[in-house]
Amino acid sequence: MKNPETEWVTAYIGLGSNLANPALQIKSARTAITQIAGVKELAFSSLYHSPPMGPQDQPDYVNAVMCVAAELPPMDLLRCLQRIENDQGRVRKDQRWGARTLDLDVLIYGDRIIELPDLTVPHPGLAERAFVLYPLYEIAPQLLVPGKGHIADLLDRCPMNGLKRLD
Ligand code: ROI
Repeated sequence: MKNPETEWVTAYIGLGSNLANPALQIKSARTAITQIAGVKELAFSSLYHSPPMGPQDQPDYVNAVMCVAAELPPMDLLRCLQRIENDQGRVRKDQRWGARTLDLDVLIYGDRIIELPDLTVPHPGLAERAFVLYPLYEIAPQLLVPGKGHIADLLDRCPMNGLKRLD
């Protein structure tokens, strides 16, 4: 039976891909995320084109950010996202920060600060990543990022690093 005390929490998910038709990977992931029980889409950013952060010998990325209402605890949400990554053919390689068909990150989960072995929220790289901050700002310009400050202030301190919005 449904627990009447479960709450719907507003969460933000980062999407990234640089292999096997990245824009299509992002669109398929969006559909898959909306099909998770206990998740509802609230907003989805434009798609953005971004040069790779990390090793440069890999293709450019397509990135986006999705806002959802989630009834799932954060670790359950993460597991569902990992399943979607695997379903879309993600192969985990030894190289750190290498190319990937699909990367789904829990960026923010309500006002919570989470430090678990497999999950740090807000995402630790959030404030330094133009490909996260700009799409996030597009759909949540008033957002207060727990422990980090207002999205507009984070954005002011983050160069665009070649990020381009796709139409
Ligand atoms: N670089 C860009 N531009 N976009 C990403 O989504 C992305 N994801 C990563 C690393 C390898 C850090 N670089 C990235 O995981």
